[in-house]
Amino acid sequence: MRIDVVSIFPEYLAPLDVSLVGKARAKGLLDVRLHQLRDQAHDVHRTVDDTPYGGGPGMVMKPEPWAAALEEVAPLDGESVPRLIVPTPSGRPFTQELAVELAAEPWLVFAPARYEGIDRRVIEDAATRMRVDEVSIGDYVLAGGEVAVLVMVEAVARLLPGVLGNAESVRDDSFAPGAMANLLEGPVYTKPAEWRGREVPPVLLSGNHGAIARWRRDQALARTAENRPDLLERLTAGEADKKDRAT
Ligand code: 6GU
Repeated sequence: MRIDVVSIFPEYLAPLDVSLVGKARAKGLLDVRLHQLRDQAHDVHRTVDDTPYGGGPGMVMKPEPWAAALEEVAPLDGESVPRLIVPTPSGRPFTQELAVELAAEPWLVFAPARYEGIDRRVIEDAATRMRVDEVSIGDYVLAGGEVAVLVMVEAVARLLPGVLGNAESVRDDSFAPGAMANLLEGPVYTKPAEWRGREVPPVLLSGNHGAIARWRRDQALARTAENRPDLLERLTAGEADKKDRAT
């Protein structure tokens, strides 16, 4: 997969060199290219923002540098067309479902903004030739979209074939489709079996895989009820049934 990111703070994306995403890049599974938006602003101050029409606080990112940057990354006469992701607190929610969808794309371009956002016409213009999604990573406001890009790239990269050592660790994720859909993962334990007087739940040492799977599911349901009661309402009838039997 290829990922381009256009930003006035490409150095904010330095963590993409580290850990899982860094290793995926080193293995050639992920081709990440960072671009400085200001390289497309040609006045002496390399200006990328201006005051908002209609008044109000803050600044708005100008259309010309963004259009030039996006067209340099993905030329209008290019052979393929990327999917454009614009991080913004006004976007659709970023979910595991969207991460799975994005992980199947060959090419993503991220356009994280600073200030009050990008002139609307950039998004409308891009949408005439590529799929554009405005995406939010949660109900709070960041100073810019770069951290949201880190979040989304990490969530997508770990789903790419060959990135995780153990493909099963994706299967059991909180929010993963399947038996654990819409459930939070429960607690996990490792050695020693007793630590500071606290024992690992005996079922995990029992070797009874059916009993372990049931216990994990019950724990997941209990944790979901405690931390995310809203998710329980999305459980299917069959899952709710298991929940009733578990309680
Ligand atoms: Cl994607 N950007 C910004 N600036 N703030 C956010 C966000 C994105 N998602 C949640 N808050």
